[in-house]
Amino acid sequence: VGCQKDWVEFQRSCYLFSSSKLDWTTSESNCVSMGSHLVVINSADEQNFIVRNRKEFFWIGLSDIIVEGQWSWVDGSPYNLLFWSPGEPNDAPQGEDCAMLDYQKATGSLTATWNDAPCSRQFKWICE
Ligand code: 2F8
Ligand code: CA
Repeated sequence: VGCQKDWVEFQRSCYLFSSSKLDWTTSESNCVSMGSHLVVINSADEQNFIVRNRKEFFWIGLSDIIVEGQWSWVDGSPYNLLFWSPGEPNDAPQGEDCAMLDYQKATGSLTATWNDAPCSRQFKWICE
């Protein structure tokens, strides 16, 4: 494929790991402005690639903003491959509708797993 400067290639996709932090909606808009979306995780390989050696939080392209409890990927991909952290998503009391990679909740490996967090929180993000 060949990716643009600063984007990383993995299995025919290009990924941009942000260095700044934004809320979930603005992160997605930033990706859209570059012809992409927040990352959509379609395989265990892709999940492993995304989290490998990364000790940071990142937004991913998964939310239940539209209907509480109905998780959907920003590109409409099937929601059938799940890497939630134990006990997540829990829609913690303040309301949590946006998914992020949380390496602190990973159990027994380098693999960060998913947590739902308030969409207004600011984290780094990954465009694909
Ligand atoms: O331990 C689970 C819980 O941890 C935090 O809440 C105390 C997270 N909150 C934020 O990240 C704001 C919850 O999302 C998480 O479920
Ligand atoms: Ca949560």
